Amino acid sequence: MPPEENRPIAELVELAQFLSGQEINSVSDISPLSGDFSNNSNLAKTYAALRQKHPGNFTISAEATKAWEMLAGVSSSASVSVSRPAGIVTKQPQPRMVKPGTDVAFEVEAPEGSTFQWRLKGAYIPSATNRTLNLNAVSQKDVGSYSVIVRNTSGTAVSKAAPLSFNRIIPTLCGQWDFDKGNLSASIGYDLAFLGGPSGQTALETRFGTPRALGAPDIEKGDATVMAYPACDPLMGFVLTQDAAPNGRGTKLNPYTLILDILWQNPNNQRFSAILQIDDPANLNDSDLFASWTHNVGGIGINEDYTGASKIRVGQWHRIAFAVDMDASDPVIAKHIDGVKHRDPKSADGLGRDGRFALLPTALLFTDENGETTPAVVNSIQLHNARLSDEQIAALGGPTTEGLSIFVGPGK
Ligand SMILES: [Ca+2]
Ligand SMILES: [Ca+2]
Ligand SMILES: [Ca+2]
Repeated sequence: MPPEENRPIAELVELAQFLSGQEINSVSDISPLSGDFSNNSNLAKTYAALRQKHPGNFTISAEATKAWEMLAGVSSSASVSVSRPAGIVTKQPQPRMVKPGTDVAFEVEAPEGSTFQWRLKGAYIPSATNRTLNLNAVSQKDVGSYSVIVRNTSGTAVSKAAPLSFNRIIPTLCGQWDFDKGNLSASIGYDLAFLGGPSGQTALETRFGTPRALGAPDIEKGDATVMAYPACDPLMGFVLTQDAAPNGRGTKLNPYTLILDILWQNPNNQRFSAILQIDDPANLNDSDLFASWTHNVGGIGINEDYTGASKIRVGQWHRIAFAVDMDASDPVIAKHIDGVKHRDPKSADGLGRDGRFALLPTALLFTDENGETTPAVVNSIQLHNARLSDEQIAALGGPTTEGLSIFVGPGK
């Protein structure tokens, strides 16, 4: 409410609005005013009708003297302007979903001179009286609904409640590697290991850093932390370990999904880049999933079956996914490039439950029994113990600087 002594001006301005037929928040400098203001009961009735028609607050700037003169019948015109005030809360605090340990700031916006009192689940938070509420390294005790009481010259209001909740790790995840620590450590599951050990040839030739520092283009804006690995001979590569319970009515992982944010290089014009050696941790038979190249453009797959709806290119970042179900009545390796289904072949040799493509607790990345490999840069690798649907993979889209999220919904 405006201060009591200014109320007649407010009424006058609303009358001006009513008589001019213009919207309140676009009216300014209404002049001249006209109408019969001689009768106070007329004024009251009109005021009540206006309140009903135009609920809400207004701010008024007017020449008080002239307005008072008008009300008193001394003058028949006044120059006034009206506008909606900024209000009590002009921007509400926003819901946040984060991982435990994150620093979180809730913010509210209100006009200059406002005072604040933040609340968690309705209870006052001691000393939380600033526009911004900073929470350091949030834990379970911080989870809940935050709101803030705002007081200013327009009145007192409670903001909308903004919940703080924790991200939930994707339940099907059984391994993830992001290279963000500049090594082979796992974000989920077991660390990768260099085939040949920590002082072997793979370790010697593998580097970590930003794409640009490793001679590759950025994925998008911002610095990714990636691993650049060499073309691996049969004694080189990376050991992937997982301990997900066997599934798909077999003794191995029969449904599973492998996703990689990767950029291949091919300086020697190789025909194939091995991705996963599945059925022989000794690396004595052919690798089982590849990228295949013709003039640096290609597809992904196995058994000379690399054509499909979507393409990969040497020197470009891609998000590729193999969504495998060896327990299906028609066993399938669905292949996806940047969210687009590339191909759904059902003809590869060795398909079937616990067969060539069913995953053992140990597999090898980026190596092959006879060196069908190329160097590459990889940002993020994810392994699920289920076949993700085409829709789920489409929703993941293309490669990102942050890599694949370990959480359900938003957040890295
Ligand atoms: Ca990364
Ligand atoms: Ca081979
Ligand atoms: Ca193999």
